[in-house]
Amino acid sequence: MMHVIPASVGSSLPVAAVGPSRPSPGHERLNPVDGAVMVWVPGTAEACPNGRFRMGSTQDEIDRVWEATGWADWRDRTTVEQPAHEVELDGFWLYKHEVTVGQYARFLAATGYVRPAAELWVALKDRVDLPMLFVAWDDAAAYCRWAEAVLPTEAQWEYASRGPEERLFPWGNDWDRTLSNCADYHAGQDLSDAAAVKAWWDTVPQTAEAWVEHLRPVGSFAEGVSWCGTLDMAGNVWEWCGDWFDGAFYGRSEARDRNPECRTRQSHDRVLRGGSWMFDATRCRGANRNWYNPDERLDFGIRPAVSRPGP
Ligand SMILES: [Ca+2]
Repeated sequence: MMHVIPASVGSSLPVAAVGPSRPSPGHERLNPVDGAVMVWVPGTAEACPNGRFRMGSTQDEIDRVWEATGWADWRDRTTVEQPAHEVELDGFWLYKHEVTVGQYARFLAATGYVRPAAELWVALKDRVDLPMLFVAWDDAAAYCRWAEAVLPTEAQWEYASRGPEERLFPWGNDWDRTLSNCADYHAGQDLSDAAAVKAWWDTVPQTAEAWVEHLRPVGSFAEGVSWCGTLDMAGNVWEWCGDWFDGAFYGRSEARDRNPECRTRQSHDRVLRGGSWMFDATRCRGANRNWYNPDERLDFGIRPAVSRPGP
């Protein structure tokens, strides 16, 4: 069943018209280092009617979403999404897909960077179209340096997922478990509380092979495309951002800087975005924030960004 969320949750403001010198969302080019497709994400001055993107969630938005969906068990996840605040972002390039196992293998071959643990690499190495996972934050940053890219900021990531319309999910405001590689997709039903997620999770073998089998080749969910052309912004693997995690950052003055980023260490954790194959709808929301010890290697992957000027 599809959760129908009131349309008033997101604004219905249209994307501003752009001229030929200002490429539209979805303009693509290749990164010559790893062959990855990058999409152009127009800056807020071009794409947003008032020149700003509203990041985070308002209390009213959370109240209406949660009432419509019954996700009561996870309401506390939204505390760090407040206060909602407007940000100004310059345009940037973002990988259309998560970095694949095949691209990561090229990175390892080119740099001699330390390989993943043997049992993980055996399960992964021939699955070249799957998203690379089991990467720590330093691994992700090293990949980006090799690819002449960077990890996106948390603000860039959320803007690429939600866009000028401030969508709840990359594709729109209504949850549909068939549009991303998430727990509900694997369970074949909407998992609306913690008990339902646990019942499904208990069926998943805790082996590297089982985790790999639950991944999907990048771009498999074409109808889950975001406003700017990126795929798998919800689910498959979590995506590291450049920021240190600070649960109070949205309330700080730096959060309102142009191109904001939490550059100073406020905790032991770095930011992750977008959910993964083992998470529910609330984690696949574009506004959802997650954080983890940057040394951990779990269902975490990479989506690089490039801030060079646009085409
Ligand atoms: Ca993802």
